[in-house]
Amino acid sequence: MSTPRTAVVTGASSGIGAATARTLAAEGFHVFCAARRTDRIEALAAEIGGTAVACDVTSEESVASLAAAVGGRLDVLVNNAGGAFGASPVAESDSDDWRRMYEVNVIGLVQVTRALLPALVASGAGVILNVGSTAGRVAYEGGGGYTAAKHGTKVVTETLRLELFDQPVRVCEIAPGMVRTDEFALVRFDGDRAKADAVYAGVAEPLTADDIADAITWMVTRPPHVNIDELVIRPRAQAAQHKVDRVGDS
Ligand code: 8X3
Repeated sequence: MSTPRTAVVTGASSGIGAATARTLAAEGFHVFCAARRTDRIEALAAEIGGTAVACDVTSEESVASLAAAVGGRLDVLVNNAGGAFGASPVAESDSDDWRRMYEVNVIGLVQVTRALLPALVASGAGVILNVGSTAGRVAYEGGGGYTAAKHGTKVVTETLRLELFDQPVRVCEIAPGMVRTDEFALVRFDGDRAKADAVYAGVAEPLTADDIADAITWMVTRPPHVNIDELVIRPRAQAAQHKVDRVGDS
């Protein structure tokens, strides 16, 4: 029997990460589900026949443990851990929120990539898939710290693709727009359910975590010579960041 292909998904405890772990497992991958919340990733790993690895991507020590658990060969890395904290105008924003966003969306992604790159190269056809955002393509009011961090995710992806051009590793980015998940907006607004719900108010069908997982799985399962550099994905109702079809709006 051949060895199953392997994948690491960071931020696998919920939302896009958990959905991606499920779709990759359904495609036959053995998935290492990495996140801080061990109860959630253990349940997920048991469900999909994967491996749970407790990991905080902002800690180099924790990332080294993840690399040790994965071993010498890895086919796919999905750098999904990330998030937005706060939505204040720049003039009123909190530097700690900015630091946390840069830590998780950029430095965490770099640390995980650095640690797992030798195993991806060793596979002979590795894929790094970074989960960016449409917030990495444009600016919007109140988004300063998050848009800056997600522009960082985009630029790190581009730099890696240049630096790894002669290595057997593809480097891809998916940039989702409005995706309704259990936690993204709630975390951004520090648990304020009314503010979180307002993000999606009147939008008939925001994207779901499953929509993004489906796209990610397609991207990482193309033949090894095909690199999907970037894929911007939005709900039909969101023509642009500020141009959203909401029921009740004229
Ligand atoms: C999430 C997209 O529009 O909330 O990454 O910035 S948005």
